[in-house]
Amino acid sequence: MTTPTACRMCRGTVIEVLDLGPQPSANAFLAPGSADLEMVYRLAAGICESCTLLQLIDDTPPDLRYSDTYRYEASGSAGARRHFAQVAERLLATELTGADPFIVEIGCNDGVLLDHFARAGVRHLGVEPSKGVAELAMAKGVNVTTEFFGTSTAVDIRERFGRADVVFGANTICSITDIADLMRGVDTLLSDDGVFVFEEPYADTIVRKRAFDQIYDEHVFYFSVRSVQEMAHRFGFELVDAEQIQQHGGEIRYTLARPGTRTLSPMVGMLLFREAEAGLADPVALRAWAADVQNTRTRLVALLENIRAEGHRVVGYGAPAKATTMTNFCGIGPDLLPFICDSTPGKQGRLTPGSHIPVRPRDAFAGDYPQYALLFAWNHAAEIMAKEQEFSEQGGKWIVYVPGVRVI
Ligand code: DWN
Ligand code: ZN
Repeated sequence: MTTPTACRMCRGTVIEVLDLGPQPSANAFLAPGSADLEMVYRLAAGICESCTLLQLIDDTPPDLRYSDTYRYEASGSAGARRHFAQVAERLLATELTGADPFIVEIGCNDGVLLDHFARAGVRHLGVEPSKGVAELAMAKGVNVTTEFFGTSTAVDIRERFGRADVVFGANTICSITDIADLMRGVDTLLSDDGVFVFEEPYADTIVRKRAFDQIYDEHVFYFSVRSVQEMAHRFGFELVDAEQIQQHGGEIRYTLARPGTRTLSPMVGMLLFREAEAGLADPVALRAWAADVQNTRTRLVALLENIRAEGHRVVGYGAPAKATTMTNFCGIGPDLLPFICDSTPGKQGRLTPGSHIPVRPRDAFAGDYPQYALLFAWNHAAEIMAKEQEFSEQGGKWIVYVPGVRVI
């Protein structure tokens, strides 16, 4: 498992540390009967020897990942709606206080964040390549340009609207394969004292919390404070803040600014220290993690097989992108998991990518409780368990697998 490959940021050598096997694109939910059209690639991650950026070994074409029929709707959980309301409130109070402020969001999805600026009458623009979710945002009154973000998009936006006080991204910056083009775009668009703020999956959560199901084609990069600091320097910025946030099991919100324009937060140094202690950039430590990942698979499959042998039923709860990684890595198909319930209308009636498990509305779960529910949307556990209290009261058990397999 040591295929050397070139780092997408610094051209250094990437050492492979984890192989999750052949996988389809994570959000390519299938219409029944169309399974033979599936694209499959090898899902493996490696660490750059030079800049420490954890990244995919192979990637999939962006227009395949973010097509017009992209299924994920960011407004789909109360937790996400609450989170982005708070982000908007804070940006309005801190960064967008000038005479006519302007915010650009890279990958605005269904407008869960920008909706707040639209309603506050603040100039904003979402750059969203997936037409389906972009239309949901537009229906809320959000301004959207339906394209990928890069240097040429940034030049165009700057010409039409001027420079931005804030460039924002949530779970989207890690999906932009061409980092140099992204950063030149941000440089073009951002005002002299503006900030580039992005919230992304955290390598530490993926490694130490064993949240390896965050690894899939949409996430090309698994940032750490150290690798983002390197990215900032490389492209003429400074990492001025790194905040731990609770989204998706624990992410970091990075703030980049032009050098010398902002006070440095002590959190940056603190997290750098903790990352070094955790061995986040150490291929040996990462291989030990990869061995643990294999154990999780063995334990989860054994548990599901035992449940089946006992004649009990288990269904999946939530069909996030993470479920694609998990079901394909573990070889979980409809024989072990007859269906997964999910609240997203666009996923219902379809089959999960690769594993071909039918996705059904929540009623299919609540109408006939199984003995066990496998919680793929574990990052929304509190919200889901509160909603499904009756399942637990009737003796139903949840199976979770992050940070390890357990039944609760
Ligand atoms: O990074 C990304 C994040 C922000 O969103 C993207 N690359 C893709 C996507 O990842 P995900 O699919 O893993 O996100 P979620 O938010 O974990 O997805 C939760 C899934 O669970 C959704 O399909 C909705 C579903 N759900 C449900 O059925 N009932 C969620 C809740 C809260 C519920 O009560
Ligand atoms: Zn590198």
